[in-house]
Amino acid sequence: MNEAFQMFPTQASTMASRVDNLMLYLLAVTVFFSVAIAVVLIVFAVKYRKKSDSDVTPAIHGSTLLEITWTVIPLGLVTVMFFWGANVYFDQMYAPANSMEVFVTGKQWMWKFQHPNGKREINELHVPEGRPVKLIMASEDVIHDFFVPAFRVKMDVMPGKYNTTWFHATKTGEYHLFCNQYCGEDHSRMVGKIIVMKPEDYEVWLAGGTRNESPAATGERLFTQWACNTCHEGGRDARGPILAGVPGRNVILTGGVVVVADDTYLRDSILNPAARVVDGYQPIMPTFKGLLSEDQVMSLIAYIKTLDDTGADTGTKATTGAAAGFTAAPPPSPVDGVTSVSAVAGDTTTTAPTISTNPTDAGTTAQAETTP
Ligand code: HEC
Ligand SMILES: [Cu+2]
Repeated sequence: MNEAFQMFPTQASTMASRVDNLMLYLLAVTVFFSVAIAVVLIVFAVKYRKKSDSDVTPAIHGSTLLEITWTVIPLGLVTVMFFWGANVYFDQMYAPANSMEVFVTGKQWMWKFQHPNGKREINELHVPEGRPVKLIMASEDVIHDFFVPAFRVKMDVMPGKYNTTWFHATKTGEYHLFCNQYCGEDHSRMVGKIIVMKPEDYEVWLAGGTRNESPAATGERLFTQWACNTCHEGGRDARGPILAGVPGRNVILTGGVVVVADDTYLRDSILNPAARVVDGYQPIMPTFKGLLSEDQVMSLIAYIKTLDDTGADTGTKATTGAAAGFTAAPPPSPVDGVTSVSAVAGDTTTTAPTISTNPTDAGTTAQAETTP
């Protein structure tokens, strides 16, 4: 990378030039008006200064032409800003459907990544060039922020919910990754790098080294380990709803509220089940807050997405479910707040079957997340 003074970081993603062009437009408009106003200010101060005591200010009764001009021109300029900005924003908000998904967990003070085949990395992320990569991100503790200047990508990483972002790298090389949200003592060392490789090199890299279980396989293991299957398998008579096909679908809750089962909903269903109870079911599911790490919850969700609700096309369900099931916007109903806490504390103790529930964990999200 060019070490000399640079106005902008290297452009290494498809979004980079789009963000820069928008930025330059904003800058041009701002500079033009700042300069114009400063010049006019000085010229007028000199030209119209009070030259003698007998100088009288002329009575001016306005000019419609002038009013229209200085309304219409700025309106046009800011309208361009709005539509251009919205266009770039929405494209950055929603990852293309064919993106490869990588799980990201922020933690004081490191970045953990997991690739679709299960391969894990810390503070380094290898990605292929020329392919969109979607990041599904959560924090184990406090708010972090995933920032890669060369990609013009920056998104908060929150405890208690999933945030996503994506990029499509266009140039091989190594790029800085920063935590961009002050997150405690070693915040400034919470840095890493993104290594963009030729697709064939990436495949080689991905196949090499220690092999980890894929997230879905880990999820499948956890699903029996934590006895989720005792309630969620066994068809219509089971105590819990069938999970196959739930991701991405509309779910009706008690009280008639309909929510989209995006990743954040699924996560809440596991960690705070009594907060939003599926219509027709009793709130008997124990909370798994404090029992499962963010990694494990992501794995469970990956597993649930592979479940087959038709009896036929397992493979396609897994991918389309993953793509459609995630919306970047938060779910339309309130998440996690105080209301959910009392519900959890009130209902779970009576019914938990094999799992020890811990209602005291249901305190504020931030506190509960720090429980190991
Ligand atoms: C004691 C039985 C029980 C256990 C154990 C249990 N669940 Fe549940 N689960 C339920 C019931 C009942 C519901 C529906 C009521 C509700 O939403 O709380 C539910 C709802 C859900 C939902 C939302 C489903 C939908 O249709 O929207 C998900 C996701 C889920 N559970 C995942 C899990 C996972 C993952 C585990 C294991 C870590 C698990 N459950 C363990 C009983 C259970
Ligand atoms: Cu941080």
